Amino acid sequence: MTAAASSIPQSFSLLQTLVADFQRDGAVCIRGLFTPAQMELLRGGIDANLAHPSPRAKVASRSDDPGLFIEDFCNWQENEAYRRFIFETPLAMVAGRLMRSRHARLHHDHMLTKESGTRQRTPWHQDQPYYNIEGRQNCSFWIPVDPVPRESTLEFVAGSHLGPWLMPRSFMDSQAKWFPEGSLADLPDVEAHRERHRILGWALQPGDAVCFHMLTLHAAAGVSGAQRRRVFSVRFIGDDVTHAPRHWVTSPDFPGLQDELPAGAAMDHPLFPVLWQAESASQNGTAGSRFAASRITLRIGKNRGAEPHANGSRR
Ligand SMILES: O=C(O)CCC(=O)C(=O)O
Repeated sequence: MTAAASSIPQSFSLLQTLVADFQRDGAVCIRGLFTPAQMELLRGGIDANLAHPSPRAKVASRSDDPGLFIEDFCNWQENEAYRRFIFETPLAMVAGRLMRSRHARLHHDHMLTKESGTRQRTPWHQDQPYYNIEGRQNCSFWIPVDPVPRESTLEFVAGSHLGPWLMPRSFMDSQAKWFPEGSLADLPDVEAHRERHRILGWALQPGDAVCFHMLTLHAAAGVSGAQRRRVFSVRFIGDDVTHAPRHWVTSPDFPGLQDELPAGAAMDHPLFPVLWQAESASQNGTAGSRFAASRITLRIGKNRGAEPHANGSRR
């Protein structure tokens, strides 16, 4: 499989706009990043994962929910379709550019499926406080293999990645199972005061992706009708990210990692392979980049914002 999705070359200034938007807002939409064949591969990977969830899988909806919200983590080594999708598509290169990093390293994969009729909301939260990493150069992709209407899509509070770390809590019962109670400020009630925030969100088609910073506040509604929402997320880390072993079980958990990777060390470990490197300084965000030369389709999603996990489980 090749990385190329289209013969339409994209301009360097478009790339620069995308990177600037990511840096300013902490979330961007990229249209048509993946080919239909790549989507087919990923759909097969998700279906195989759903048929055989790993021991790390979690049901994230209540037993009386008419649908089902199921998640699974860290399956790229066992799921060949996931591995190929992560290693053979332009994901890592895009992540490297958005992070303004000289390299892009895989942190983990995360499957999030809401079956038809799922009422369960994903509450507003940041991701990084659940993780085992420090550092600002990071980027997560949220990649649906089914069409996602605006009302069911992932939403973001623009610019929130520039603010402080906020208290991670379990999604179902709001418990402080990670940082001790009182050690971080609590989240604002975004849902109750949506008008106070610039909320971004995009209706998506298979092939599109949203990319967001691990500190960007985000949330998603349930799904309605017969709609099914199968999503694959891939999380990347860049130059300044270091290991932050915790006294608690992170989400996802990397059991035993603290014995192999000291606190403050670069994430240089086979669990976190480097999947892209800038070829030279002149290619890291300046003219002549491999990104611009790759002729992939990068259509910046129009901001319709105004239209506008433990395993230390988050549940
Ligand atoms: O898919 C969802 O409902 C939530 C996604 C999310 O929180 C994430 O990808 O970090």
